[in-house]
Order: sequence, then structure tokens, then C-alpha cells
Amino acid sequence: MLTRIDLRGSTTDPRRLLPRAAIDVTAATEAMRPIVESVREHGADAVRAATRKFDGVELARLRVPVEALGRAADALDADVRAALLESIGRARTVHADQRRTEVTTTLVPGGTVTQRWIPVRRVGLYVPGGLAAYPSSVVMNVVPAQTAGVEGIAVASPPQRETGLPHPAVMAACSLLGVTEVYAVGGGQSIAMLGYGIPGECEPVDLITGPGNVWVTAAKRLLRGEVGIDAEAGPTEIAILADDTADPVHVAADLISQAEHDPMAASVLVTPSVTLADQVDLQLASRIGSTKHSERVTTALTGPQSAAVLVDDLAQGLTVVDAYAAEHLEIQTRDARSVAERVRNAGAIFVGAWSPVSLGDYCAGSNHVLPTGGCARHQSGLSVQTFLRGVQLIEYDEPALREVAGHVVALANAEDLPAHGEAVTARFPR
Ligand code: HSO
Ligand code: ZN
Repeated sequence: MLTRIDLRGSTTDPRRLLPRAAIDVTAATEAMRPIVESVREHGADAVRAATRKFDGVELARLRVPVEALGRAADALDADVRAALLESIGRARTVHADQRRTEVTTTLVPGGTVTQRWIPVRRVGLYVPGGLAAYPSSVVMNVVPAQTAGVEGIAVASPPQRETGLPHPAVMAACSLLGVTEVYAVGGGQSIAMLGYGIPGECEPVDLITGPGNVWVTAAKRLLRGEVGIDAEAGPTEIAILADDTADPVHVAADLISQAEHDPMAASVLVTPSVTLADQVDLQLASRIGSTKHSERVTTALTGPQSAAVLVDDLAQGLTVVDAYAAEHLEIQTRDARSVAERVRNAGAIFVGAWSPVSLGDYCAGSNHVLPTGGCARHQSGLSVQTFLRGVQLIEYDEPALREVAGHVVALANAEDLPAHGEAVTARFPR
């Protein structure tokens, strides 16, 4: 089922050997440019025109009436409502612990540097429609922003053909979270609307977060600089580092769970056990026919981006998973916690037999907006920190400045910037 990549005995850098789905954002960016520019120039009319063209919806107003949000929450299935509230509660608990406190460092008497954390004032959160509706992603974007103390939160999500409103579960999640500013606008036009703003309809935001398809990603690329952009999200990925103690049923179920998102999703097993790889293949083959989205799952699992990678031992397995830098990494081995401690690159690490990725997708309390495409080597998932900026306050008094003045002058002269030194010495006329 899964393509086998045998790295046993290999000393080549595994990064070259591991497959990854490629999406062409550059081509999409050129196609998106006129739409983004049109929204900047013509505002709401251009948003309406793009929505007519791409979503087949005639929008009377871009913003969703607050009553519609409340109605969606009232209409929620009781089980889903309880689950969303649990998800929100757990996420709030975890994210509250991510808050930063102001720290003041006293270098010399009268000379201090304070690190202050100031929330971004206004953010735009994109929630995709497409193959599935993701109320859980509303939770994962809104909770860290609210916890950071962001004042203005605007959610944008594509309108449905029948109602002209976003998916009811997305609206309900907004309502449960206390978000009242929601736009029935999707695709690149929504990113342009949030970034440039629309006079009288939508105030421009300072930062845009949230995953989206290639058009959304392309628009984010065009808007970057004008507005902050969290990341370019690619298709979802799960890697599982497993040894012969792993249960092949669990491993197969977890590989399928993320393959369900997207035909381009990646499911990668890394193991020193040929027996496990064989058993997982059998389990995949037997589960795949009965899973609801079996076509999508099959395409993802048999695509070049998915594989079973055979390694000599867990040490080589760790080299491989670090090189791959998966969005989600599960460790299903003996002594999973100590193996997990040796991982450097992963968006999030799921430790042991009882921590599947789907737990983190919904109810672990952790955030599910995570770096894809190998970006986990240098980037973090969404957190309270995403919505904070560190601002330093420098406060020296006269003796403290006098004490260090000679060093400032020496460095200024060494860089041939003597006026820098003079800005200090001017304060101490002889
Ligand atoms: N696994 C996805 C998030 C998600 N799963 C939402 C279900 N709903 C990317 O981390
Ligand atoms: Zn998922």
C-alpha cells in the first residue's frame, strides 16, 4: 500500500530521499494578483464580483449579521455543542499558560531593560470551507488571539451556495467563542479584504492567520508586508516513528486519519521493524475500503508524498524524522517519552500509544495550526506568542549612561559613525 523507502545502511542525507507534495504557489500568485489589486481599488464591489465568480453567491452584505451567528449556535447538535465547549475550555487552559509576563533586567543601578509583550491590535482569521467545514480551526485561531488580548478579531469564511453564509458549524463556533465580526467571504478576495480593509465595511487588520487552499496562500504571499502573515499552510502531514511494540491497528488508523483531509496529504511511517511495516500495510488495506472518504485516503496513501521508511534503528529513525520535520509526529515506541525528548524538528509531537493526532486536532488543549512542508525546522505552530510583539523599554539614568559612554563611543568610531558617539558625549559637556 505505502511505497517503501529502504534507508537501512544508507548514509545519504535523508532530506533528499523523503518525498513531499509540491504545490505551485507561484503560478497561483500570478492568477491571484488582479483579484487582490481589484479589491484594493474597488473594495466591496470587487469582493462581490469575485464571490459571484468563485463561490457562485450574490452577497447582499459581506458581514454576517450577529443574529445569524447566535441562531447557528442555538441550532447546534447537543453533542457537538458539548464537544466544542470542551475543546474551547481545554484550549483556553493550555493557552493561558503561554501568556508572557513583563521582565525587567537591571544591568547596573539605574540602567534597565524591560521586555514588554503587547498584543497585535487587530487580526483577521481565515477559516476554510472546501472539502470539510472546520469549526475546530475557529477554536484554534480564536483562542490564542483572545488569550493574547487582541482587541479586534475578524473571521472570514467562504459563503455556502444555498445560504450565502459561512458553514453553520463555523458560525456556531464563532458565537460560542464570543466572536461577533464574521464575513461570508472566502478565497484570496477575503485575504485582500482583511489586509487592505474596505471603507465602511471592514477595517484593515494588522495580522492574518489561518490555513487555506493554494489561492488563499497566494493572496497571503501578495499581502505579506502590507500585513503580517502567520504561515503558508500546505497539505497536512503525519509521520509516525514506531518500533515493534506499536500496535499496527493504531498506526494504520492514525495514518488514515490525516490522509482523510486531502488527496495531497502525507502519511509517513518510519520504523526499524519490517514486521510492523508489513502489518501496517495489511491494516491499511483492510481499513481503507470501509472508511468514508476512501477515495481521498487512497490517493493520499498511494501518492508519492506518503511512504513507509525502513531504518536500521531508532537513532536513524530520529535522523529521518528530524530531516522530514513533520507537521505532526507520533512516537509509538518503547519508552516513547525519552525518544520524544530527542526529537528536534516537528510541529507537534504526540507521545505514546494514547495520544493520537486526532486528539490534538480537537480536544488535547494544544493548537492544531502547525507548520507544514518542512517549515517545522524553523517555525512554531500557532500560539499566544503569534499574537504578541515583544517591545523593549530601555531606561538608563545619568550615572548609568556615563558609566558605559566610553564603550558606545569606541564602537561608534569603529563603525565610522562618530555622530552616534557624539549623541552620548553631548550629554556630558566637559
Ligand atoms: N489535522 C488538521 C487540523 C484538523 N483536523 C481540523 C480536523 N479538523 C491540521 O493540523
Ligand atoms: Zn486533522
